[in-house]
Amino acid sequence: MTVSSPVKAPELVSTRIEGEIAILRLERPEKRNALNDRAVLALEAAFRNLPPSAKAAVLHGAGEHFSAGLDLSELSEKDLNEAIDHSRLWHRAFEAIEFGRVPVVSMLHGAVVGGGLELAAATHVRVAERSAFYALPEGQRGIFVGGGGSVRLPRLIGASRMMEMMLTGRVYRAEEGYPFGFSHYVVADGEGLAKAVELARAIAGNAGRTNFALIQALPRIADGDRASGYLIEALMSAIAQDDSEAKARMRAFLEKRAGKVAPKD
Ligand code: 1HE
Repeated sequence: MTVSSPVKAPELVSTRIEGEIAILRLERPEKRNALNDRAVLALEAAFRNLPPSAKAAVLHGAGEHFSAGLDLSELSEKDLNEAIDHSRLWHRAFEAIEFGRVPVVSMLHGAVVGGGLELAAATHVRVAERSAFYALPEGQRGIFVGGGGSVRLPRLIGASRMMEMMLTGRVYRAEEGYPFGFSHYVVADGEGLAKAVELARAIAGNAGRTNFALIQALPRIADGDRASGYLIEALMSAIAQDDSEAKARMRAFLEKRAGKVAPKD
């Protein structure tokens, strides 16, 4: 049920609440959701100000494209110091997504390029419609990634593929990119949002401590040394299972009141 559509954040990103899911949309279709400073700040504000009732979020773009990346009309006016600050602004905003309070499912369609791909990489689950295409045209524009892409993308698609994309201007289509980790799903055009919301609902149904462990602890374990990883894992698993919700869920399974694990069609 759609309860309301309060646009608390600046209007370049809208937030709509559906039950426990917050649906955020980039609202600049006339510029293919290119990200100027205001849009990046709006994204940060929207993710930092999610209502407490939201347990998962969906991020998508209005119009025919997810995002054309950096607004190129803003770039030429920056000096060196401003350019460093600009990149750090993106880092801060995308950290608010990757290490925010709730897991985020992105729905990708049309152009997912440059900073748009960097943005997608900051989300936790990615659903692509067949129309989606991925590119890093920074090489062609004479610049480098600046929205955390060099940190996140090698972990998703590999440093070699990222290098190849940027060196040669390669464009991957949704289905071509799927096996390499650009998205977790590819669905027909027009079906992406429903799939993303379905996945967000499943995520919202998890125990809160498990979702916390997944988005806060797992990436740190994956980035760190093994010894620290085992320590964090032991602590995190003890904290998760200590929750009454975890105990109730395990009891429900043993009493045959919970679903079994089975592949879906
Ligand atoms: C833009 C931008 C933009 C569109 N900055 N204004 N990103 C790129 O290099 C991608 C550049 N964009 C494109 O390749 C195409 O626009 C698309 C494939 C995304 C879409 O094509 P199309 O035919 O649907 O739209 P269009 O006619 O090219 O663009 C419509 C309008 O959006 C037009 O403005 P108008 O005033 O003439 O109507 C375009 O100028 C505008 N537009 N993309 C500014 N990116 C943190 S570092 C990240 C570094 C990067 O992201 S580099 C990659 C930048």
